[in-house]
Amino acid sequence: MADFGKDSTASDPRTQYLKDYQPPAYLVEDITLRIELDPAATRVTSRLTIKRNPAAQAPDQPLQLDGQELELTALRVDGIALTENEYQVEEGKLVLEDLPDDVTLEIETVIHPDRNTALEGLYVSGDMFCTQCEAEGFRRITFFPDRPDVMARYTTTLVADKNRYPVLLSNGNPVEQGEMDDGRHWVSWQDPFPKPSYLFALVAGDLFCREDSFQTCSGRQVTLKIFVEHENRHKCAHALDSLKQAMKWDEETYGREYDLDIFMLVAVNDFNMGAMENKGLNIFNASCVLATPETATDADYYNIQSIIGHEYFHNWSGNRVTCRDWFQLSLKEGFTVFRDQEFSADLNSRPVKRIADVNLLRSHQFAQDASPMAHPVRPDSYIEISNFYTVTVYNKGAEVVRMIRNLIGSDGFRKGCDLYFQRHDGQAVTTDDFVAAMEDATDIDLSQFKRWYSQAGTPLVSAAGHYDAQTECYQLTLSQQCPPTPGQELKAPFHIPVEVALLDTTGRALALKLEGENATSGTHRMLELRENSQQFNFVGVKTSPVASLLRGFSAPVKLDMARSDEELAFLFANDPDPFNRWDAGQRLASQTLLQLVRQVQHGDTLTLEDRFIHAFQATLEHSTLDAALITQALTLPSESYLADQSDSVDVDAIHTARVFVHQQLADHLFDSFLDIYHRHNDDESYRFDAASMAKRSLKNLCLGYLMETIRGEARNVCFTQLEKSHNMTDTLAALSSLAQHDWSETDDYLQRFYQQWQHDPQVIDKWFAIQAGSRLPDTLQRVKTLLNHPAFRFTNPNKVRALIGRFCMANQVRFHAADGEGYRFLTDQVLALDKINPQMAARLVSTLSRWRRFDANRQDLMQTELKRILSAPEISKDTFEIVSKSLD
Ligand code: 0A1
Ligand code: ZN
Repeated sequence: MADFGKDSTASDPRTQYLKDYQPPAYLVEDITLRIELDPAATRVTSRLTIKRNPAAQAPDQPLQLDGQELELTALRVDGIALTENEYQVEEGKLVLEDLPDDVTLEIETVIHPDRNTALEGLYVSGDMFCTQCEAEGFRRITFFPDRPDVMARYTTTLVADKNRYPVLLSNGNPVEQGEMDDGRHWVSWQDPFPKPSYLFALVAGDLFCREDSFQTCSGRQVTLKIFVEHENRHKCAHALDSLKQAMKWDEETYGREYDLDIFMLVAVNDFNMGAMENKGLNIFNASCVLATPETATDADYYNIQSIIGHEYFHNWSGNRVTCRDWFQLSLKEGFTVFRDQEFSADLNSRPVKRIADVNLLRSHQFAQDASPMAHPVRPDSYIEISNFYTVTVYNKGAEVVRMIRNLIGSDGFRKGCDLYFQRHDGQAVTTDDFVAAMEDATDIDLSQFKRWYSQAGTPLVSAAGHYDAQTECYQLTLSQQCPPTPGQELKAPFHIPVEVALLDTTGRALALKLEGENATSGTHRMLELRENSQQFNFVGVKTSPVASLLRGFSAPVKLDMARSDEELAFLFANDPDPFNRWDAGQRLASQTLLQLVRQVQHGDTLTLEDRFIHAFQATLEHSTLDAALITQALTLPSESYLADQSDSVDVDAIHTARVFVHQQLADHLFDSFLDIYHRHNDDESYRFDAASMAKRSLKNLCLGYLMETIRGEARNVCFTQLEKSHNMTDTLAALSSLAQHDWSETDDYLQRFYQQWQHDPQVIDKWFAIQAGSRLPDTLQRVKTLLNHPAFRFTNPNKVRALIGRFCMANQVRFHAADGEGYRFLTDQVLALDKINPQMAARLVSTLSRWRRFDANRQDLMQTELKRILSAPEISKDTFEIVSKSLD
């Protein structure tokens, strides 16, 4: 690695380690902020009431305040101005020695929001000001101990020009306001709940406000407000409905009541992530909050409901009880994702939600676990914490919480949560504290279970069943192993909940009795695998059963059990557990597709067995199955999931095999697809409910298959849908299937779509993404041309995600073109973006970190690009961390 000219990450001086955690030397009790907003030069005056921390390890440590890109203009201790030799500013820290134990500090700084393209701290988005302080953005606003275990009470006064910024918002409740002689006005906000600095927020602008209210379970009236740009005033209803649903759900499911008198949501166009849970003032990426049927798809509606829930639920899981340090990020994120998943499952279709979540985990998190960026749910080290807002911390973290519930039961889990919230309210704690609350509430030992937090990698669980007719015993052997991950060669066995049922030949689940038990009880069991290998003997089993394992995906593992196609087809048709039924179909499809991949590689003629087509036909034409489940069942495993199943990824063969199966199914089942399409196509006005969404999803699945045939009838269906559709779900489904074809109509309809929606940035993002996701061979060329389109903006994360992100991260076959042009394109974009927005650049480049999974030619090409990035002058630590770890 020496020739890369940089230290490897292990010895990088910027690496932070969990083992080095020390409590802060000082605590901040109160902070009073006065922020005079001006895009070019904002003046921030901060007054801190500080106390030495009795829990600090050494009694004489200096006070250290973090600060980045700040101009310090004044510093006073207990009212007395300090001269430059009475403090030090070095490496992003302001250090003050020999302070008294109780002290007041006043700090004046100037910042430049209009130059802030990284979108961390205070920045300008269009005509408004907004902030993003998680994880370490507050230090770009003022000097402060910017770490989550310092929790202070905030009073914030915002001052700004009244005409340009009539709305001035911050956390908590508004307490005072007034006007000044120079055309400016001011508003003061007070947040009574101590909070870490990452939850601070402010917003200023000329915004439309829609108001509503919610009565809490104890009878308090909470004012709800959503602030959006005036042109989006008609797009707020779904967000407000979702918020009220979330508030009610958290009361009913977790006994959690909202605590302030006002709760505000704001939509912002320029935002790095989906949304942010700032206390009482949640800020949303506009794409994750605004919706009308004409502009947003079912997927958007669904997503908005879940993100609104997610941010709201953080009020308890994250804000009232927060993280001690950033290694504990999953304490709030894993738990809150679990909570939002259950919220969506309760409000919509539970099996569909579970399938979607597992799909995401398998195609993204399993891939991360198998890459150089693999890390535990609670990482041991990082260079840049922004790189650790990952599918591992969020989604695997949620699975870890789900497994705890699987092991201690729903009642035990609720008791554990009650204890956790009550014991730690107002504190900054760790994942160990979370698990301890679960153990203490139930008396169940989870010490081995905690390895899920500290060991990275996806365990492989192998299962073998043996039936002995004579003894009427079914013997199930489960064993586990976990592949090495960076820094973790050997893994100790995990504590894995494996839910099992035994099915008879009709698909009925048998009553179960394990050896040693007195009587049968129940038709499914949560087996606990703790050793490397364990045997479970089911007795009194009258006929040879089919085992249905890992029901509901009871643990985030890969399950290996030799199954014939017949057995999978049986489970696909009969398993009473809807998740496992879907999973059997996916396994059947994967086995078939991977067989076809081998045929492609050997140059054989491709063949699809009738049995496979019949299994799909039976599901498609099923008379009682929920339409949404049919859609999921008939959606083939993604190219990235198939890649994950291969030893060495052959993107072209995978693509060819998958297109072939689509076309075969479409040809053989054309009449059924057409018939079902028409039966589910009606003129009803748009409704966001499970039944209507299910109908649209099945109809559009049929359209997608029909379009694989290129038959005139299919084209007509697609064109008619485009002409008649009144909702974005149907329009987008038709347009994206059309965009896979090089027809003159494709460009016409794309053009018409642009003309119709050019005023709406969220819809134009979809227009960019459709084109970037096309499998047509000239897609990269089109993407490059679109970079110069007047609607594209490099400084806007949504545009970058829609065009560059979609191409590089979700168009496997085109991005991985064998000539390496996709890799060179990505590198050029990453290098340019790194100077503007390092978080976004690091996210994009992570797609190269899996280079070892590909053939030698692509490995070389990807490595060359990674090295090109590493040798560029002055790359950010965000990008440096991903690239150097990828190469290590
Ligand atoms: N905490 C937010 C998402 C978020 C995470 C990181 C950010 O910057 C690095 C910004 C926002 C959530 O989970 O919704
Ligand atoms: Zn979150």
